[in-house]
Amino acid sequence: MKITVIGAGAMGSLFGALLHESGTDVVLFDLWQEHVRRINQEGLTLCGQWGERSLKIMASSDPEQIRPADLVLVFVKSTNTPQAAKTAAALLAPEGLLLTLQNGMGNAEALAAEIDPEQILVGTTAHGAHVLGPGRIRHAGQGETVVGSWLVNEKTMARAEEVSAYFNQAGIKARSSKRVLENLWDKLLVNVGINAVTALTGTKNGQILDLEVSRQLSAAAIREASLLAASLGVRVRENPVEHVFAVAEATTANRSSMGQDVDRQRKTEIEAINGYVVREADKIGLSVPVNLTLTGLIQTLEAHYKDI
Ligand code: KPL
Repeated sequence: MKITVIGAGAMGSLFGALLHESGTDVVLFDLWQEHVRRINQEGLTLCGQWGERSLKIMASSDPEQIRPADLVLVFVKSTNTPQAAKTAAALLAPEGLLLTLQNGMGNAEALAAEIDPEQILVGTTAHGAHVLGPGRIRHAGQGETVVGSWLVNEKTMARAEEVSAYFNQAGIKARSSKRVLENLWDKLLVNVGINAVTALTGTKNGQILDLEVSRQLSAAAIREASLLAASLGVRVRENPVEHVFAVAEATTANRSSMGQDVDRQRKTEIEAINGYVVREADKIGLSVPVNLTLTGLIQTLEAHYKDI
């Protein structure tokens, strides 16, 4: 299988590296020139508790240099999905598949503006990784990857199963899901409860659990979002707060992706996470004051990065 990863940040590079190691023909596409140059000249360095190794993977910022792919993996920040959709359309083989494992909601819709919805697979992953510098990433945690189809029918589900089986034989623990919308909400609730709180307070994921007040803040944001899910007819797990706290514990030393964005004064994914909850709740007249506050605080911070 020929795979192209669009968005070779931490997670994109990690998946690219694991697939390359299992013998897959992988190309990494990213607009970060220094990262691409280092990968091509010195290899992609993957560090972490599973050892350190340097991998010879092709990277490029030029879609014209890249062969058509049977599978395109999209890992860009959700703010860049519309642009990634155009790149994906140019890089995908006619019968190819595209899989988004991005954080947040609204990515599949943005990709469907350029790609046939029957070719779109969506899912979640519980792996953790971060960028250490150009050409260097750290694999911080392992977890399950779930793959489903955006338009659910027999043909698209068979494709999701094929991709999930391919990941498993490549050593990436995966399963297919017929109820992927529920999986997306499950992951959304994790990001709703962890990302903005840690980004605003300069803390690591596990530190949310240290104080009663931060536990309550996170729990209130999660409960609002779960109530929204129920109002929209999406079934979420019975104890979402317990689950999110377990994820915070399991990723205790991680700085959330939104925390890393704020640290580097980059645009965050707030619009696709707490901001998504606010917009969807507004449509049905549901009040979500905690998510509104978290969204407003992050947006205010982003607007004043240059003054900090
Ligand atoms: O997905 C994550 C993120 O940081 O975006 C979690 C699961 C919170 C891990 O840090």
